[in-house]
Amino acid sequence: MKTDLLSRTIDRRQFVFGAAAGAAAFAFLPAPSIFAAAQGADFSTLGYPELKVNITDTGYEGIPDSLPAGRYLLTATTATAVPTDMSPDQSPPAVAFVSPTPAGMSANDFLQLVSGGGGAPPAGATPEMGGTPPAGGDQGEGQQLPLSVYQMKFAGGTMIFPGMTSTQAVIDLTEGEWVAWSDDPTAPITPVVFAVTGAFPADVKDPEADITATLIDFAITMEGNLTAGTHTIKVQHHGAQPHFLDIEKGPDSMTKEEVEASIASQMSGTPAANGMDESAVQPVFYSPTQSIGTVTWHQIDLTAGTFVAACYFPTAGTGVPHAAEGMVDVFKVTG
Ligand SMILES: [Cu+2]
Repeated sequence: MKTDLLSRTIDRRQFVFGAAAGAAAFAFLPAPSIFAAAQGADFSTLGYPELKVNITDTGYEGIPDSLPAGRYLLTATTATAVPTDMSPDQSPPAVAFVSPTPAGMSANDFLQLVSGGGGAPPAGATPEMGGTPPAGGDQGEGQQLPLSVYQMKFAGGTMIFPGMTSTQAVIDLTEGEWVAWSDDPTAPITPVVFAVTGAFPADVKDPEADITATLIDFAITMEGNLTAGTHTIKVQHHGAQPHFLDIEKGPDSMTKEEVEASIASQMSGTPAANGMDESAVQPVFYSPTQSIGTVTWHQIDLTAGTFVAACYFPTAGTGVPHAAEGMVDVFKVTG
């Protein structure tokens, strides 16, 4: 099993359009107490319309056929707590939203892409579909996506971490055809297609956030009250390509240089001279893929220590994960 940061996150999160799900290699450390404490999500006093989604082993419950455009309080639930001993080929349940409408595609076109449905491979398809291999690394470390994916609108979502039964996020849904899915084509949960109608309201209020994560091509900045405790984090996207935000807690001594060296060694296939102890890196937060101009809000529980924030979405045209292009930040949380 691969244990390094890049591989397990890539295997979990890369968009493997086509047949090859690949050998995912991602496991949570046992009994991470940080997750059990993170039950503080409460955006319910802000007056947003609610979108409640129950995630079963195989599907989503509670998504209506049609919704008016607007800012929603998204609540995702599971019947029982997400296991803390998930097998390496599983990722925690998530619901995320993508609209293929801006790319001139239908929801069914998108579902065909993620399921590797029949027909000729689209331009820029993955090697499995007859496309071009990525410029660096092997096929498990970068996948070229059809360029239409970069024109779709990703609105974010939420992931339920091990030990928990629910999470919340505040997200915006604009007019178009949408797909609720796992932000991960290898997940066993069947996506749901729905419509969003009408103009986005002009008078929506922003939740108050005390931490802001800004995603650009290709960097992440974490600003605000980086102290131990429960916080509201605003995830804003000022880039061009889609980005997601994965935050993991590492050893106190972890540095950005070490993380970058590890990622570079992954991409080149040669061991890093200053290899970090990556078994000590533990996922704490995941904000699903967003597109330019979108903003989402989440609750995040932090403990004192050193964290790495990264995005591994494949770079347009090369398939190289954004993290290998510099989309990595290491930050400290004080007690
Ligand atoms: Cu990115």
